[in-house]
Amino acid sequence: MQVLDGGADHHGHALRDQAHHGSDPRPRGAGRLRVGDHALRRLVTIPISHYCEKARWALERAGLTYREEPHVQGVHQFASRRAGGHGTLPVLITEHGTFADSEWIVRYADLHLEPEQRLFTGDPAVEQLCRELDAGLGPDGRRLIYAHMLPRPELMLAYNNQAVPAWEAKALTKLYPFAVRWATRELALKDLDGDRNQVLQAFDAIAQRRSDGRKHLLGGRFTAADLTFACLAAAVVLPPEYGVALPQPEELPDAVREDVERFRAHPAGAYALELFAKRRENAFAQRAAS
Ligand SMILES: N[C@@H](CCC(=O)N[C@@H](CS)C(=O)NCC(=O)O)C(=O)O
Repeated sequence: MQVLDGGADHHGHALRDQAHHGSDPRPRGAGRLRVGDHALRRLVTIPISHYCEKARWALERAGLTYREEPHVQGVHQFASRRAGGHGTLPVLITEHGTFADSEWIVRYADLHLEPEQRLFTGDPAVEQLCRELDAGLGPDGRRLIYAHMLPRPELMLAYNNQAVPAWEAKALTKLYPFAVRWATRELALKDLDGDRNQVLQAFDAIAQRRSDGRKHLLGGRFTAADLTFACLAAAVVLPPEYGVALPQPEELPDAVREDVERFRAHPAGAYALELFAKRRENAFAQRAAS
């Protein structure tokens, strides 16, 4: 189980201001439990999910305490419904109610910020672009990376199962061939080249928006559109600063590495990596150990 505690610095990561951990930013043992006691919010996730990363990033950016409850695929549907969601993750449970869907979690985080800091700025174009990305790049990038990773169980499971309950990790490992069939059907995996083209089109459209030299996608500042793009692009650019460890190109077999390198080299991919490097800083190092 992962635990984060909010700090006073709304621009940084949630654990930055936590004391008592010496040079290791991760709370351990009794410290971790104490932090857990203070956690008001529960974020139910599939840890590697890019929609779940949107939620983590937005909460941490707003300096909000949460306890992450990670699950593997399949089990996630029960976890989601038990938490009050619709069968997908992330779901955030708070004292003010349950927020299913990453967009609503981002909006919840926004409520804790001054208007000029909010990710949803009130500009309908921001909302529209986020929803287009959620419906397009999100599933397209997910299909592409799953198509690459599912046939490589050791790599897939090592990264997929980070911090999930031990029984879920064991079950997924043991039932892997069934899980692959289920995921292939559930995610409608069939056309890796087609998915790659779709992702490229989404990247081209983002690069096109920034081709006039603007820094951010809309409204002259970092908004939900930038955060959403960066997170959903993460499935194919694998930023080192992501909320859980992602495999880096040198660990990947050639076919996967070639795709990742191609997307990293694309101007939109470079933008996603830049946003992670500059704005998602130290997320992994500051995340509590499971
Ligand atoms: N629109 C949802 C999409 C969330 C979503 O698709 N989550 C995935 C994890 S990446 C999931 O739960 N997939 C399994 C499923 O849809 O059954 C959101 O933004 O939260």
